[in-house]
Amino acid sequence: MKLLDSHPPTPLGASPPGPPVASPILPGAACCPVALTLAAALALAGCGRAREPQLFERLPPERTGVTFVNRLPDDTTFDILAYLYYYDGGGVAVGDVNNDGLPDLYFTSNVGPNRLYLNKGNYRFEDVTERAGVADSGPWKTGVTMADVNGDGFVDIYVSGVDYLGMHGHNVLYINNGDGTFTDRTKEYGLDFAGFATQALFFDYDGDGDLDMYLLTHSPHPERASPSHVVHGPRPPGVGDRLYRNDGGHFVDVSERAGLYGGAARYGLGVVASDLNGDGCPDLYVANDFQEDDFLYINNCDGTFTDPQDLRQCRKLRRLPRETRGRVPSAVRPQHAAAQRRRRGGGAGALQ
Ligand SMILES: [Ca+2]
Ligand SMILES: [Ca+2]
Ligand SMILES: [Ca+2]
Ligand SMILES: [Ca+2]
Repeated sequence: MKLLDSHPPTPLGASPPGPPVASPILPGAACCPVALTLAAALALAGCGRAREPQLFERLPPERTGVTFVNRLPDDTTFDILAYLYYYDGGGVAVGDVNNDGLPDLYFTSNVGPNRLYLNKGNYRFEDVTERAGVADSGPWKTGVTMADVNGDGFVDIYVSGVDYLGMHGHNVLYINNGDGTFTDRTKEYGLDFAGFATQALFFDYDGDGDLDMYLLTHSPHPERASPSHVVHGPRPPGVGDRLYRNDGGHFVDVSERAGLYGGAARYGLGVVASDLNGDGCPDLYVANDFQEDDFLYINNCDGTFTDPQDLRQCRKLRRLPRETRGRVPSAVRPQHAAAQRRRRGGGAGALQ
């Protein structure tokens, strides 16, 4: 929507209104065709930029009512030296929480209260945080996801947090009551994770019609970490991505059963679910920070996932001369170790 229409935009390619513009030709320019050409080109380039139509217009907080700011204290020992993701910010989710057809906004603050804004139309929003009961004022929050977790037709809110040093954040599930208020039902749903959560993704991984959850996590990053420190081992408390299956309204951790990588050195930045191979089952792509690889998990349509890279690396090992098989190249060691572990356990990623 264009808000300021007192000066309609100049049609593309037309001359802007105003008095005639003096010639850019300088004294002596006639004998310098190169300088003249350069001056003309610069003038034309400048005019072209000025006439470019704007696709978006920045609306100030006074206009929209969205006054949220993620403020971080300066005088604290919990800083970027103590926690490397200190300046990664919070998160924002967009969803229609009152089913009026207008997308609403929820912002997470790292240390202050979160904010829920109802969309009143015409780019105006109302802060309804207190009435809705979704402030979650304690530090530290990292992200938020909106989804109809219980499938009742009303969008719910799931906030991710960090419990580290003096920060005692934890994940919170706000179930939408359908009357403008929300209720914290985190424990009842089995989603009371406390640790290094980054963001949650709700999707139906097993195709039974209800939403399951992939929880993206990170961890304190050791300054001298190297690729050899990446080990896809067991999940220590509070660290390591997790997959939760929705069993009739209660979420159960099925990470190991599903064949997902564990390990403490996990630095998740983003996760998306999409049916990449067109077999009808949603697959996962996980983007990781630092020395950790990104992961592609192909959904086997039986409740388990397989990392194709895992398979490729181990097939590559089988082609090595017999006398070298015991000495695994460092470049493939983490994937090989994970594959061997899963093969011994006969789990999801068992090799063919
Ligand atoms: Ca709405
Ligand atoms: Ca709901
Ligand atoms: Ca499901
Ligand atoms: Ca698929």
